[in-house]
Amino acid sequence: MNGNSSELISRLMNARSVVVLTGAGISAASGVPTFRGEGGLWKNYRPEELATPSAFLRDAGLVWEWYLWRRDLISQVKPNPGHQALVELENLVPDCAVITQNVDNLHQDSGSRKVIELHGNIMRNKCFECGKMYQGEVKSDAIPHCPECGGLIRPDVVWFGEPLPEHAIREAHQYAGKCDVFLIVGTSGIVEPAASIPFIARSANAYLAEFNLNSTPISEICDETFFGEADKKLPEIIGDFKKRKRNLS
Ligand code: BJW
Ligand code: ZN
Repeated sequence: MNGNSSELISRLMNARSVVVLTGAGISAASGVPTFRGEGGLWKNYRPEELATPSAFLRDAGLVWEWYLWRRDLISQVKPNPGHQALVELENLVPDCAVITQNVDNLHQDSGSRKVIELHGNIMRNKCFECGKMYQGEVKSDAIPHCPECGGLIRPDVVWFGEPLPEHAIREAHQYAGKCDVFLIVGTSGIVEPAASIPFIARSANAYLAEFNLNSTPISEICDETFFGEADKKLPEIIGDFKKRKRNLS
């Protein structure tokens, strides 16, 4: 069902805790390509073929080159009105958290204060062997080695088959389990365990609203889906929520 903003706004008016789960779609308007669908390819490779430990073991140079390309692209982009609307939302409700699958830092750059990174951050690096964080320079094509163990350095992101950071998934579950409104923005909802987080909010009787260009496997459990671009829909609805709050005060 296409969303009816007055119901969502009423829920937001009464909410104590609001949680937002974001995916690549929220950063699309900033110029960051999504993983799946049109524009989800890099030199004929699908992200699923590169974002794995086995891809790194097979051809570390190729994976490293992909990450250098993405880092360079991400370092040049800016948050868009969708990210900014979520900062506004945080200012309007007593408790708000953004749980993101994105590694691009755009929520933090836009000013969101409570951001839970499920899949790491593309700007950080760590050792592939010992896991120690690496602070050195990483711009060149030559992959640096760990000063501790000599292992190859890799981005501090979560690849397929790897566990998510324990503290991040624990915190995400806690927030989802106690929120009143749960928003799902720009994710295809197929990558686990992130895709299961809305189900926790559903079980806790939260109101679920999705923002996406199309329906997803999560749509079925949502109270409503707002079809359209997140950088337009979020500012529209959160702007109306702000006006309604102001009229009451
Ligand atoms: C717009 C828009 C606009 C566009 N406005 N909307 C259970 C069942 C089956 C499989 C599994 C399972 N549990 C685990 C698995 C395996 C696997 C998995 O989920 N596989 C499935 C794909 C089948 N999961 C894992 O391996 C995870 N690890 C794990 O479970 O470990 C267990 C373990 C425990 C103990 C020891 C060892 C292991 C890890 C998953 C890691 C995912 N990593 C990536 C790469 C991150 C690094 C990087 O950036 O390079 O994360 S993959 C990629 O997908 C990235 C994303 O965060 C993630 C999700 O993608 P997202 O954000 O949804 O983007 P898209 O492109 O898919 O969708 C964009 C959406 O936006 C679309 O819907 C558009 O319509 C929409 N959109 N423009 C609004 N303007
Ligand atoms: Zn090391």
